[in-house]
Amino acid sequence: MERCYPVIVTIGDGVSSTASALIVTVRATRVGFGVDSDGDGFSDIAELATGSDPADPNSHVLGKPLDDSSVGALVLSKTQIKLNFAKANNDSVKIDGLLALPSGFNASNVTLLIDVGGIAKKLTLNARGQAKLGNDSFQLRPVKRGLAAPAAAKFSLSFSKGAFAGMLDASSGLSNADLAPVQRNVAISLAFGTGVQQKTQVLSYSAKKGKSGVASE
Ligand SMILES: [Ca+2]
Repeated sequence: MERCYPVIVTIGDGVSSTASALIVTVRATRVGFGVDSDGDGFSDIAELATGSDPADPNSHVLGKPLDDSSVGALVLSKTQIKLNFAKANNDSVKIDGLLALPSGFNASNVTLLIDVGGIAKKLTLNARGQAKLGNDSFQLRPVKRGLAAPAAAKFSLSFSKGAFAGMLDASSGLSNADLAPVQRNVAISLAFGTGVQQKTQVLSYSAKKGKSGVASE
């Protein structure tokens, strides 16, 4: 996402001065955590994690840079993030929600980019709206073949046995520390087809240093 702002810069040494007009380009990251070098809306971290080129604005699941008209709200019903600080590769994310679908939606071979607080995954759906890759899974239901596609479908996603704690600490403050329930905001995005649906979910986070942390509604 790129916006341009005109700026007038005046430089003086106390005797004389000169003014010059500059255009400053601000690139806001819309999906994922960290900088977005090519201005397509997807963070470099999300692009590298999902196999697209962070220097090419047309290289990612949408195939074109994001604009405001292709960003919509995501409806979530349940979010749970569990971090295990005692055992490596044992973090998990589970999210249930409702995904808006374009008219005529056919799940077969639809590639989905999911970003949860900087944890980015790419999954490809089968005709039944399901995807499974390693320890990650996604399911849309119901997506009935041969019937008019619904305007929205419930979804469930699960990432398990992951190393997510470092990223979720950096992006969302899910820290390895002793914390009584504290409020934390986790940005969640699902991108497919021509757009992105996203929500910054407010979660309650509790943790015991060196042991575990749990964030949920
Ligand atoms: Ca990018």
